[in-house]
Amino acid sequence: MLLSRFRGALLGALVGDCIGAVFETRMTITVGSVLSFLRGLENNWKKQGRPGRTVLMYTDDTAMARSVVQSLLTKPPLDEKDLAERFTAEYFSDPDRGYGMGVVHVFEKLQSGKYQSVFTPAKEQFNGKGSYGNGAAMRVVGIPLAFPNVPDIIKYAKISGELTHASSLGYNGAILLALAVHYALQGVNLSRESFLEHLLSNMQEIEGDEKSRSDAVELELGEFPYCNRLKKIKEFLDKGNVPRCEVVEELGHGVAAFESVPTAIYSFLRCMDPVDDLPKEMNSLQRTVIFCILLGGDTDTIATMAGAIAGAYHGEDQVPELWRKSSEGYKDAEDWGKQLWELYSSRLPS
Ligand code: R7I
Ligand code: MG
Ligand code: MG
Ligand code: MG
Repeated sequence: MLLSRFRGALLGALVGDCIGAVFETRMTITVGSVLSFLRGLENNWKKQGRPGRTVLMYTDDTAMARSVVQSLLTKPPLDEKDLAERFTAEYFSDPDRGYGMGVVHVFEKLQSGKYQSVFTPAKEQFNGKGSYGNGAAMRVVGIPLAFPNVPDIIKYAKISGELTHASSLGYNGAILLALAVHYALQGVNLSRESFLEHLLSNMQEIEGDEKSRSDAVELELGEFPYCNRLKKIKEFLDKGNVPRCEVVEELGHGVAAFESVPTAIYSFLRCMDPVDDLPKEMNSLQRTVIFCILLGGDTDTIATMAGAIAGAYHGEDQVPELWRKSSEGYKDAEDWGKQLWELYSSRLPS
């Protein structure tokens, strides 16, 4: 397994969050406005005459992803109490990163409960239904970089998600994204078709369990919501150039995991090929991040999730130096990518 994919996954996630966050609150996002923002970044850099000045701040997506990675590296295989403490300490030391409205209550309860029962606060969210926000998925990238096999990825993505997202719609979104990064690490050895088939077959089993069925029905989404969206992705890819408004209408661009994780997966797969109105010289990862931003809505989170998959697939060479070095904490992403690669390699069957 190539080191470049591990660093690519963390760097892709980072630049997706940092660049996506700039557009999160904008009403209209055009190709022109995104390209002009990127040109401004480049001009600044040239004016300074040196690379390396951080201008783009990461948001809660990366703040939480960093806690997951640090916990995986220091407390293997996964210590839920350590992770809960890291999430909470990070939030209270730096609360203005744009956290979801609900999740803040989980941190408060975790802290006041002294981390005695770390899964309880999440279960009390939203009148006992648990959150279906995309917060479990947005931070999950470290899990598929730490564990080489599917059962472990499913198990640990679920546990890490359940600390804040007790609704199966929330943690199943994290599992789906983790599996997407896992399969992306295989690179070109896996076709677009088999990538989707693997995800569909995994999710059929996961969404078949009783809680997943009843949570989805209760929300009037119908059973197997992620599987149905994966089928929609296949339909869209077969169709070719589906307009962005149709992507938003059918797959969503919202803060719910089921309205953003499938969208990120679609964006990654779509942007393997050139996109009509994006510059020809852009690589697939650049297209992926920009495509997500152009969908509007939860731009930082959809771009970070798609960036993680694209980085795992294409490797770190597709993360432009300008994007990387403009992003807060990029050196950590490089270092931790290497450490996760070592951990992953040590867990491969010999
Ligand atoms: O999921 P979460 O961590 O939020 C992540 C998002 C990303 O876009 C970040 O970039 C950041 O901006 O926030 O935080 P939660 O508060 O658990 O969920 C996010 C939102 O989803 C909530 O504030 C609600 O608006 C919505 N939501 C729900 N609404 C009604 N009923 C989540 N679960 C429910 C629900 O059960
Ligand atoms: Mg955010
Ligand atoms: Mg937000
Ligand atoms: Mg967001």
